[in-house]
Amino acid sequence: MSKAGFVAVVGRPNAGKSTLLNWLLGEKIALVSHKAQATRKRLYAIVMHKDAQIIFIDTPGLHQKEQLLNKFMLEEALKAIGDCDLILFLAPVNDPITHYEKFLELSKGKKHILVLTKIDLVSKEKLLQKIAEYQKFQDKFLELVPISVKKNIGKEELLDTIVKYLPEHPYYYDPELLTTENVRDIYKELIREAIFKNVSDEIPYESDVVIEKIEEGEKLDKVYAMIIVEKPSQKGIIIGKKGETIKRIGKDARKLLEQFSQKKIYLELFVVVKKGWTKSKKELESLGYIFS
Ligand SMILES: Nc1nc2c(ncn2[C@@H]2O[C@H](COP(=O)(O)OP(=O)(O)OP(=O)(O)O)[C@@H](O)[C@H]2O)c(=O)[nH]1
Ligand SMILES: [Mg+2]
Repeated sequence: MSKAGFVAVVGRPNAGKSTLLNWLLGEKIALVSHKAQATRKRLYAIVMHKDAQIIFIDTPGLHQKEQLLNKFMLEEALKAIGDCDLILFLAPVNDPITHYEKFLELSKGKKHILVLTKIDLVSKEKLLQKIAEYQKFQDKFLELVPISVKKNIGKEELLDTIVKYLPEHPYYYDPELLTTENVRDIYKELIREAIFKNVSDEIPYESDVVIEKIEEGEKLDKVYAMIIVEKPSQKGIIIGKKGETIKRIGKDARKLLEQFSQKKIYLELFVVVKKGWTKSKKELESLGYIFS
């Protein structure tokens, strides 16, 4: 009997969840940003390791904001925790241990592996000290695995550890498949990454992307995408002086799309104002953020 199962990747915003997912998959499909609360929806990535099928679920960071869109995001993370076979809790090495204590309350004894992330940021002494701190919870977690995506440390060990705790189960998906997401959703996330990179303050949080149309060609795919913002002033900032900012967003996004699709891409972006979309359940649902 083969092993297969769903593994939720959870932790506070900015813990490195989406980065971990891309790294294990060996393919960039998830949005990564140095700004927190980038991921909004669950995203599934399938990794085959030593005859086991691991289906990773990237989740929005655990947080406590009250805004409607943030509520949706927290719900997404909690659903993933409820539905999975195993949790990876990501704790950045410099984080206080209180984040982990809060997670323990939330996860109600569900099986999890504690993953210390970003260990490239500290000395060996500091790392050992941190591991020792977490040891007082050693009856709570299955194992503790330190990793650094930046320095490529811990990948095999993490995958081996996950497989050890996966249930015996036939594969859920074709082993050739990398993700259950469709191309549109991946493009959307990659364009959102370019927005996160190029504009600051609240704009990345109050904007969204809708892929309007994809025209596939022999040599070139044409992608038409709409950027939605909350306010007219934000539209002005996204476009920028003489269209400079949207040009930069388009250039960065196109690179990410081409890297993913392995094809040349022509990307056309346009900006639309939808007042209050982050606060309206109807608008959120029309953008694919469906509340349960
Ligand atoms: N130094 C270092 N930085 C890392 C590492 N892994 C991730 N990061 C950085 O941490 C930041 C956050 O990464 P994300 O993967 O977007 O974090 P996330 O947990 O998905 O965040 P949300 O989606 O907002 O909840 C990015 O700037 C990453 O480049 C690592 O191993 N070392
Ligand atoms: Mg993320």
